[in-house]
Amino acid sequence: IPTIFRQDYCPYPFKISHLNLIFDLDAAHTHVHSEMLLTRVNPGSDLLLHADGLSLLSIHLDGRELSAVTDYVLNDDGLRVLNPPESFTLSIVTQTQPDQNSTLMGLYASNGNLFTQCEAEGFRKITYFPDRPDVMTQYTVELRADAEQYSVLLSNGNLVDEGVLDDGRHYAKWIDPFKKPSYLFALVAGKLVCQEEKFILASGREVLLQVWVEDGNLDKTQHAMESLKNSIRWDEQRFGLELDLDRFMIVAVSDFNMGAMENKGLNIFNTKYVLANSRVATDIDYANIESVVGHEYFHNWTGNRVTCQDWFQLSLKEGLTVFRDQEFSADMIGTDSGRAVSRIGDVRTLRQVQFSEDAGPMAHPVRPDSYVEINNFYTVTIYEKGAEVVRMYQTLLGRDGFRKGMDLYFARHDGCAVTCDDFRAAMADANGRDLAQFERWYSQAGTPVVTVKSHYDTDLQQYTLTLRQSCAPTPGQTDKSPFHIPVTVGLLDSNGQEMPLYLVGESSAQASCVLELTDIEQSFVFDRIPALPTPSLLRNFSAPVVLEYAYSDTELAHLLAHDSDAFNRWEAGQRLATQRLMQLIKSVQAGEALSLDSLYLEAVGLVLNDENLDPAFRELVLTLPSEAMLAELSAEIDPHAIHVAREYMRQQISAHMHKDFYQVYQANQTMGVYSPDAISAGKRGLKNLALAYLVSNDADEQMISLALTQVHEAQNMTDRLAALAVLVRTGDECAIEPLNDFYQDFADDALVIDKWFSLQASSPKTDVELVRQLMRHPDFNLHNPNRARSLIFSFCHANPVQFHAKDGSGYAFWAEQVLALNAINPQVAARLVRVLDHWRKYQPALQARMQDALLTVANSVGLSKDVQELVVKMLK
Ligand code: HT7
Ligand code: ZN
Repeated sequence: IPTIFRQDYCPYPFKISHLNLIFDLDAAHTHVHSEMLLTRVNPGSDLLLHADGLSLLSIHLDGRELSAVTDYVLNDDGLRVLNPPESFTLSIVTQTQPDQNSTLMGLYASNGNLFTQCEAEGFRKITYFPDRPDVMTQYTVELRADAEQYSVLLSNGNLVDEGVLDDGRHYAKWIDPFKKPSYLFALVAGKLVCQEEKFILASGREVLLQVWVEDGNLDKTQHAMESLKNSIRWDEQRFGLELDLDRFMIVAVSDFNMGAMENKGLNIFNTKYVLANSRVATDIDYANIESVVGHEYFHNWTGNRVTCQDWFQLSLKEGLTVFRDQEFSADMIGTDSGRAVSRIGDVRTLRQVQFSEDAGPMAHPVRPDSYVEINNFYTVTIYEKGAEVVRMYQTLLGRDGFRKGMDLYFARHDGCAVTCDDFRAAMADANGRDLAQFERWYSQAGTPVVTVKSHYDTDLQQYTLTLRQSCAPTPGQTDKSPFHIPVTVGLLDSNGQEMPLYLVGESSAQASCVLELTDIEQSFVFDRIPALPTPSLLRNFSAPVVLEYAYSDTELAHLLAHDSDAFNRWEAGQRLATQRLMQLIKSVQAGEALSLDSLYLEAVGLVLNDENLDPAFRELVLTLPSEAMLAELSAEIDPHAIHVAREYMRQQISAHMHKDFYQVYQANQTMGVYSPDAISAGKRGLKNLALAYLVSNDADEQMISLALTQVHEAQNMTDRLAALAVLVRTGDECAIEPLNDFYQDFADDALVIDKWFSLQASSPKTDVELVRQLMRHPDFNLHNPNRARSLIFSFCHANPVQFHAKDGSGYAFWAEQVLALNAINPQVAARLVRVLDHWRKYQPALQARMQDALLTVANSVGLSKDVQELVVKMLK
């Protein structure tokens, strides 16, 4: 399988000013008539057009039918037109079979409707075209279809004509006024209904906003619509960016490979990120909808107006847009502590998933140098680490400096396909800064470790922090050069007050300052420090690094109680918990008696009972690092010891603070009409955390009935699901009836049935046999990615103690499912492959069984590029 290299980039030799597409739509056979105007702009000879699984019906150049013998060559991945003229029109007719397309890329059918997904390389499944992001074209699209079955016909841009055809079918004609790459093309045809609103932009211009769903779902579109309006306002206010179309549409589809897609003016969404009302959606669903709607909307500028030169630059649009959606979600909460809660959530994902990607066989730079299958590079490194890289510009340049950089980026590159270097240059030039070394965040993989040492000189009243950086080798990169790392710090006195910071040589004081670490080792000296401080390091997680400092327990308790940086308050609590958990894991392995000291319990007890603190923050402090996080921190992963240690600590916390949890449970009930706002959601989160602690493994009858009552009386899905989850986790009979009732109540709602599958699959009491049994349930369907994720992925990802069963039964199941999915949908199969990324880090006995499973997959015939690339890299 060929590897594509970044260094091989060549500009496309032709400009395509216009593309006219006519679709005769039908689920069994769709005909696509394409007409493009081409002009040579770069030297070269033949014209290369991509294709994937297309049937070519005809091809004409300036009206003349081309001959397969003399004029063109067809092969597996495209068509080569030999010696074309300098300027010409090419007309091609192709046929596709949407209802046979189970990959959900290109044109496909879902519940009788037709949808497209073109990013990254799906357009080549629709027609012959240079399917690469740097070929930007103006599209005119006519959709023709049966008027009853496909009553709604949508595409990008503006609707310019519609009517009835002579044969009784109907048509709609759309023109997108903006040039775009093929990956942003979209069409939707089907029986759909919409919620629509006219909306006035800051400039006074009126636009039409629509959210399209299947009939019966209009009671679940309000939150997506609100989120869209908030996103439009936010981009106007924070970045001065206005919606550039007269109409903006969101369409929900239940068969979708990822979360959503930012096609110009016609965003297509997984139903999971659109549909919500209090009966069926949790607070987390509401928050995710807001963030994904924002993300796709923000792409209109960062991705669509300015796009990527090639797919190696994917993080140019994804990292930047994730940063924008994170900032949007934080701003929507509004308070400082809300911003910290939002930041903590983002950092937890980064550490748990991206740090481990960076430490495994799939580690790659934010701007990779090569790939086999681009779909495998829609990773947490490109998205989440990419967002951290963008955030560091803001930390280094300040909010205003960052805005200046963004303004210059758009001024320079609007309408163009550019690179990560262009973005960095705009940031540097707009601020008169040298950001040359910052380039290493794009070119070097791996998570840097920053080790900090401190020294206090009583006589000089000086405090010195010495920072040293290193970065472990990653595949293909053995030696790393130093990164440019912003480390935000503060110093606390013994009362927990912020000390004014006078960096040597600077006359003005700050409460927090950004130290710029650019060498391997650097010292920073603070003057006028009257007594030994407690350092608060890497505030707000100012860089995606591991920070090592030999904190004492008392220092951590001090930070947890007092730090003005809420992120570092939480961080101190996590450090205390992690140290204890790692010790407990060792004790479990050594067969020693387990114990937990009171310092930790007292320190977190203060937070739990502090009613002045935001409930969402208290919930986060009381949440132990996940089993996945502990695995990431282990030199050799023992999933069983991790599980036992963490459960023990949960029980100890529960036993010591039983009364407090009960009080918190009662005090944080939300009454009245459901609202997903951050305060109410935070209260529910804390209350349900308290419930989970109260119903710990050996829960008494009273606590079980508390959970049962909540299941029965819950007025919203958040409370119902949380109570059901704690019952299922007991593994007792008490869960059977509520689980059945839940199924009966929501049998018609696919997204809720996904929750029902997922809840069972991720319970530590559910073994692989029960998962196999659930796969035989009439509602299970491997073709639907949400359903596959809800059962198979939930088991393999979120149920480590059962998935890593010592007999290897979990791994055998994994191999079977990878192969089954490979035949249906390679993209989804490849996501499942990644569960075994870290097989070499597990205990030898588990490793051997994982290797067997990997080899079973690797040695199978008919592997897709997606799966093959991953298993080859993992077994290397
Ligand atoms: N830019 C979109 C990525 C995406 C995608 C990629 C490959 C295959 C299917 C896909 N669906 C969506 C989504 C985003 O990041 O906004
Ligand atoms: Zn995106």
